[in-house]
Amino acid sequence: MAKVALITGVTGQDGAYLAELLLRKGYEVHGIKRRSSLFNTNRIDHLYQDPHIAGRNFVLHYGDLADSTSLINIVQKVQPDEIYNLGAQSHVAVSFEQPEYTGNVDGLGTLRLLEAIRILGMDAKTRFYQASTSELYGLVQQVPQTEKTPFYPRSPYAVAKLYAYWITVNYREAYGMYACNGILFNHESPLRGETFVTRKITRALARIKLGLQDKLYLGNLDSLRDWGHARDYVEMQWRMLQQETAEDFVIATGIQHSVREFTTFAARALRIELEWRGNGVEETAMDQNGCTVVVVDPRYFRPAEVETLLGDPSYAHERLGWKPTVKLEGLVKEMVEADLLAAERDQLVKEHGYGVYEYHE
Ligand code: NDP
Ligand code: GDR
Repeated sequence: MAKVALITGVTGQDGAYLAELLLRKGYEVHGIKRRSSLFNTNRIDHLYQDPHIAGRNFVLHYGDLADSTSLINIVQKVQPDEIYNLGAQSHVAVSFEQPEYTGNVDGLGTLRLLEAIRILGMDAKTRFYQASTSELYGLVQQVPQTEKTPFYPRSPYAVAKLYAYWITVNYREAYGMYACNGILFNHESPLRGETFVTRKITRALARIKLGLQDKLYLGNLDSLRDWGHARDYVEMQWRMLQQETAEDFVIATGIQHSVREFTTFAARALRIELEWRGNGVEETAMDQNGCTVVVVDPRYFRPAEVETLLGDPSYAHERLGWKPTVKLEGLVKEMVEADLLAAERDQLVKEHGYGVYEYHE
């Protein structure tokens, strides 16, 4: 019998890579998607299977982490061996605008799923993965950060994720559930949402290269992050649920770069050489033709910033037998190439006034 997995957040970056991975491993994969007035399944459309054909192994269900009854219904119907809770309002800056919603979905949403497992008496059968985050470290207390580093969250997002982290640990200890936290550092890909900094940079620079856009506006250039590839990191999510006992793991590359450096690398991959001038608050970068292409805009500064994150993944290396396969250079190249291709398509439409539209029923 194929193992059955349920993924919340299946329409997101990680959800798409994880669904692909589990399908390759022979799982029957179920995903929860939210009702939306527009299609929100672009990242997983290639996995879509016609519901009229018998024997599907990829099935989507409408649900929401804010809605207990939908979660209980889906868990009961699907009877999953593994649940991956990836669903979240995952944007740190947005969490300052929508703190209550973020707390509800990212914090209480996790409790709702754990309760669904418990109420349905599935605690002995169903293994649970919680998408925890390096944002928990916030104002860092120790460098590099390990599984033992104290937390100091710095945003409504991180505070909500702190609740989710501890309720996962609590259900493991209180009810003996196989429930674990992956404390994942930033991971990116061509599927990354367009408003996260890496994708914002690669997309904007590709469009600037083709003359579709003049400038890229950024916030804190001095921010330091430990960036890996999402494809590597979903492999770790799966491995965490295959151990004898549930444990929490830091997943990171152990290498740190600034937002300014990431921008320079992405520009270089497009043969744009940036010359930076300024002090972080009033700062710009010119290309080799003397055009200003990057400008700091304080609107992107956050009310409280996480200045530096650097993970120590040694415990995961030791216990899960893993090392990241993609280095930052490869990640930047893959993202830039994908965004250049998309920009070329937009340019074609702009210059020739037509595009090829696909209609999905
Ligand atoms: P994305 O923002 O790409 O995806 C988030 C997913 O959650 C989307 O499918 C979204 O649906 C869904 N979602 C949002 N709100 C709800 C809700 N109320 N009910 C159900 N589903 C909802 O995030 P990532 O794929 O990058 O990240 C996956 C998880 O890992 C998140 O929990 C994130 O907080 C966490 N994380 C991410 C890291 C990273 O660097 N990427 C690092 C550490 C943790 P829709 O498509 O409809 O918006
Ligand atoms: P982060 O990712 O907040 O680390 O959360 P993001 O890419 O949004 O920001 C990283 C750093 O870049 C700085 N920055 C900007 N950020 C954005 N979005 N837009 C800008 O214009 C900009 N300019 C500078 C930010 O201030 C920040 O310091 C991500 C999310 O995926 C979370 O869900 C996840 O938990 C963490 O990574 C680990």
